[in-house]
Amino acid sequence: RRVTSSDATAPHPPVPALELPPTADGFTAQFLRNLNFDGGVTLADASTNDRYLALARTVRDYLMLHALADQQRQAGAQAKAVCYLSAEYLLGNQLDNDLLAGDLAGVAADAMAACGIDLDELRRHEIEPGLGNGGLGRLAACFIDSLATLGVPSIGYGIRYEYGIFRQTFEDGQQVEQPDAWLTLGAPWEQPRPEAAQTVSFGGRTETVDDAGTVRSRWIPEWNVSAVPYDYLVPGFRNGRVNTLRLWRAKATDAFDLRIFNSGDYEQAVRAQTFAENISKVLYPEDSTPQGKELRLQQQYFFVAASIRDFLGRLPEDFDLARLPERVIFQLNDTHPVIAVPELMRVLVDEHGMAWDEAWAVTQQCFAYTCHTLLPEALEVWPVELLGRLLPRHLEIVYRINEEFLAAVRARFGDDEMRIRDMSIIAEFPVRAVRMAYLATVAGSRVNGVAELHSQLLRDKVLPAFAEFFPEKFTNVTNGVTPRRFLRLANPGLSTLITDAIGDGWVTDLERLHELEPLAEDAAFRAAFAAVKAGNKRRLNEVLQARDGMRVGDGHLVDVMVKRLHEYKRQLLKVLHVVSEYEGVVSGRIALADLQPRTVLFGAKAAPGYAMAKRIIHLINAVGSVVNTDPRLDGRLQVLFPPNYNVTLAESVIPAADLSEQISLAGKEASGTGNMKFALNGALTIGTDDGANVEIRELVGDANFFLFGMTEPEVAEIAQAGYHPAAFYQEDAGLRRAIDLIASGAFSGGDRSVFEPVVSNLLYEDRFMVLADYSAYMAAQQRVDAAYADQDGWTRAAILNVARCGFFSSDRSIRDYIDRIWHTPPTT
Ligand code: H53
Repeated sequence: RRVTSSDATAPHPPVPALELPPTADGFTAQFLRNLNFDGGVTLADASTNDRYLALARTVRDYLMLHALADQQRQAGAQAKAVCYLSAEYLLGNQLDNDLLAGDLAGVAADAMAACGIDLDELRRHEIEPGLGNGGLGRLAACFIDSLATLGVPSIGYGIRYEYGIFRQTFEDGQQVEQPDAWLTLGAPWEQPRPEAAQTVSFGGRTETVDDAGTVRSRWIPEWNVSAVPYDYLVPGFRNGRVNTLRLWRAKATDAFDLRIFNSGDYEQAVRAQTFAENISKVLYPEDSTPQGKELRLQQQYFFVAASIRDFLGRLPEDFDLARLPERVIFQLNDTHPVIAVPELMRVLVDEHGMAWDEAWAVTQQCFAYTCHTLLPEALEVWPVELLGRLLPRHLEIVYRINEEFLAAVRARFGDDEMRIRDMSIIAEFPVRAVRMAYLATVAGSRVNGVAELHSQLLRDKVLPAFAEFFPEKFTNVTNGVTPRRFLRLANPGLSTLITDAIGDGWVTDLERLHELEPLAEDAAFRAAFAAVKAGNKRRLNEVLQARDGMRVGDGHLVDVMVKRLHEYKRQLLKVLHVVSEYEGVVSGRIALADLQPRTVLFGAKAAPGYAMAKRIIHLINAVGSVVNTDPRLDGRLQVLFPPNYNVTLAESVIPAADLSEQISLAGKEASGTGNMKFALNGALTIGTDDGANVEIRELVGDANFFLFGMTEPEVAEIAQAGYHPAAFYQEDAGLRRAIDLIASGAFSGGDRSVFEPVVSNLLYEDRFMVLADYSAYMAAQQRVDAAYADQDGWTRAAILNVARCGFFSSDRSIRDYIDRIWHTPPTT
């Protein structure tokens, strides 16, 4: 029945609260109430956006019922909480996630049907909050989902960027960045809490005061901003638990007394507002290559200072801060929030009068640090000059921490100056600077890497002196992904097939997927599994058609490489494979009939200032436009590069993939999480022995994984001996033909200069050894083609990938954090 506008505005009987369990009528009534009274429109006049906002509000209202009950249950519990400190949360769409977790999808569908509304249209209307760059931000989003599902008392703290990760478009094949104005049509999932704002100070100087005989340092800041919290509900999967994600927005304080702007002049005062609000304006779009900008340090301090104050404010007034470690662990997501360490020291010592040694003991127990990288350039280092100007008291605290730490090193190892210089939290060259990873390692109770190999390399190569000094601190927690979003929601066909076979317990206990293993030998199950994959390819085509006018070829092997564009990830190796296949056909070396039909799908954003990454994007698009239109290929090889790869697109691409490209140079990718999502959705991996690929291969078995390339020790050996990429070019005719074709201008309208920087970088530098792994990669791709020719065998391997990847649930990661790092009480 279509509800008319007169129904919509008809008076409602008094309803005390929403009824639970939800009913379609109750949902409809609340939806109309939100539409009328929150949105101020009748159903008949409502735009798509009005309807979307009212629906989102209604879903949130139901979750809020659980949240309120949950808060009451937890109020007196005094349990130890996890505060996850992360500068990024790459959330993805909220509507389906919250409908699923709150078990509201059925009533919402009925309610929308009753109102004559197309729910799918509202789904498509949603703009995802892209408050992160890539793997690290998406991991944080998976972790808060698992924390809620496991019922761990926890708060995620971060920044409410007004502009998230840029929207990528292509002009003539080149990346153009557009601002991501995700808030402009309303933000129905968040709740501002202005009454809980915190003041965060910056700048100024320190002075020493004589406090009854002890000399204390005191910070006299120069300016401050207000941090206003915006709360997002983080529902557990159908368990009635709702945690909070608290994101901070910067606002000018009433007494914004930045001295230079303090002239009483209206124009200046407005400018001062802009200055303050800039702090949460935009997400820095660099993934694993920080630029060391002052505003970024401001962002980091802004959110951790507000978060620490916020958490301490939740403790009883008379709480003895010496017992703080019983109540909280602050998990540092990479080096971005590490300035929290001196901030907690400052709060304990300067504001609460705690003795230094006691405060240090407390602080060390309250922090743990996750390192997500092996790239030296990703470990943040802040110049002392900048830190001293922005946070003078914090710099003093860091100096003292360092002094005491180095004294302990001396006490153990003597005056070994090399070692002291190596381990100092303060680097001296090229400028004097604070090494945030070292500070986190010295301060934290634990340091973890994000995959077995990564944690090993952290100990052996990145922080070896620290691993020797504090062996007990180092541990591993292999990353994971949430099965709710990345299997249950993204792949409804496979989810139903699995549930029909083994029940639905896998959604919260992913190891149950093992029960599928015997079904790999069941022909009917294999046929059903293959039909699901085919259906997912059709669904992907609908999305790509509508979004970009693209489509995957019928009967094609869908070969996918989606991730940030970074040289170490080696998108160039994939391009060389495509160019070689193309060149093989046009030169007649490969008969067209022998070419396995393939669609190679790329998705990647490049940091706006990363010139080589942008050239590689240009090259991919250029190769695509030649290959896709050359009649000699007859459409058997296609390159698709839909712009603006994001979480939403991932949810359509991953379930449709046959082949997952995880081809980083061994020893460079800390873990990867895309690799896990693909395997869990039944794509086979072609990959190097890197990051979590190692664990994926161990679990799924060599026969169900295409391994190629050098191992990390082999890479280290070549690097040691001196790597000469040109030698590989000379020796391998196929490689030479591919590179020569690019160099010839075949993909740039005859203009040889366009990709010359890419070619000469490959030939004369090739930092990530693309050429050294080329022939192994080509051989592995031949094994892929041969395997794909046996469709039934491929499906068997795909099923085994699904069945054996239960380990990669982020629920397991969170349990590992609890066991190895947090020691929070058992969850319910
Ligand atoms: O973090 C992911 C890893 C991935 C790693 C990524 C990452 C960032 O996205 C940003 C900064 C950084 O240091 C690391 O590259 O390997 O899977 C989650 O741990």
